[in-house]
Amino acid sequence: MNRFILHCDLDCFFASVEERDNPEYIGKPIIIGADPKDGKGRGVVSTCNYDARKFGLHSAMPISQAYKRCPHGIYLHPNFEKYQRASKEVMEIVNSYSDKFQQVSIDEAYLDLSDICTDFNDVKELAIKLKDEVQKNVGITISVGCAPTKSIAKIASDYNKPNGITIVEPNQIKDFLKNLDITRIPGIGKKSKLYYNKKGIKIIGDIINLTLPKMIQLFGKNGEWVWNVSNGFDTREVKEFHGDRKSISKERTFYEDTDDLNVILSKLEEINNRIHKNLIKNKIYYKTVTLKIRLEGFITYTRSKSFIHHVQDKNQVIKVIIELLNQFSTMNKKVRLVGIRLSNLEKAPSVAQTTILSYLEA
Ligand code: TTP
Ligand code: MG
Repeated sequence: MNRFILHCDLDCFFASVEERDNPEYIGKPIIIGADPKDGKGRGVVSTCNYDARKFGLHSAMPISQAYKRCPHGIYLHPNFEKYQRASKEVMEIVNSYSDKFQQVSIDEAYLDLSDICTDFNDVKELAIKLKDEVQKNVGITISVGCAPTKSIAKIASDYNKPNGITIVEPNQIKDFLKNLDITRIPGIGKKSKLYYNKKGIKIIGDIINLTLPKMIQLFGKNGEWVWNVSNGFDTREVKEFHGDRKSISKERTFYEDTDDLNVILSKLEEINNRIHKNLIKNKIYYKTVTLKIRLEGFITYTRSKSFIHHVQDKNQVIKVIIELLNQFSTMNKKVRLVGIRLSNLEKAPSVAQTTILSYLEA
């Protein structure tokens, strides 16, 4: 099955928030960090906008050096509370597309869209919607990359910054990577770059052209990782922070938020069928059914109901889902996401199934 991993990273994050709040600075170099004190200041640049980057400025550069290169820039102290708030707002939006969500820093996160999208066109549509939503609601831009692996998705989000979308389909991996500098690979920093360069390896294509045993012989464990990334063999999963290992769940986001009950129900039926394929194959039974609904504005509700005994019957599940769906009012809001979770799992049924299906407890 194709994996669709999305990575997103805000563009010159702290500086973008300052541009948003001070539109008079737009078009000028903005530097967030220590006080430059007319070139005598100590400390470093936190980040700077793309206008400042034209002068060679970058994160972690001594502020005195930045001032030398760009004395006419606008130098601002960081306002971490404000950036935390903006980050939280962005992450809520990103997370609203799927619970297979992993935030990895203040301004970047992964989403696994494999259960949500059927092809890379779907992924692109979702990425455009996500970017628009961040721009409209938080007022800053985010760059998005999507690929079959986490590492290539991360390289892709960085590829077309700022405000970019880069999709790398499985058959495009080699062409996408082959001419990029090896430091694009997470895990190759400035020091290891020199080491790789000494052995004649400068671009990712040089790695793809070597065999795995040769890479291990030359660079050990790091060489193995780098070779796997370069060939699209990074199998790492998007780690959900609140992942509940004792349940099986699936959810789908609607491309357009909807209040059409038929559309909602048919999506739930589709989810139910998909979950059951997996359950039947693995002979897994369950006791508790949970319906999850997220409304526009990101308010999320869950409602559960348990069978008395473990069962495996998708018709019963859909009946319960309809019952739960009828129980709550959407307050005239449209629905953004629906999901089903089955929990209280067991590998085999504890009692004969025929007798139990009609005994439901609230
Ligand atoms: P990054 O995503 O690395 O950088 P960025 O968002 O400023 O720029 P880009 O468009 O290249 O993604 O880091 C996110 C924020 O973290 C950044 O805005 C400021 C802060 N930061 C520091 O304070 N010090 C640092 O050395 C780095 C790298 C980031
Ligand atoms: Mg960033």
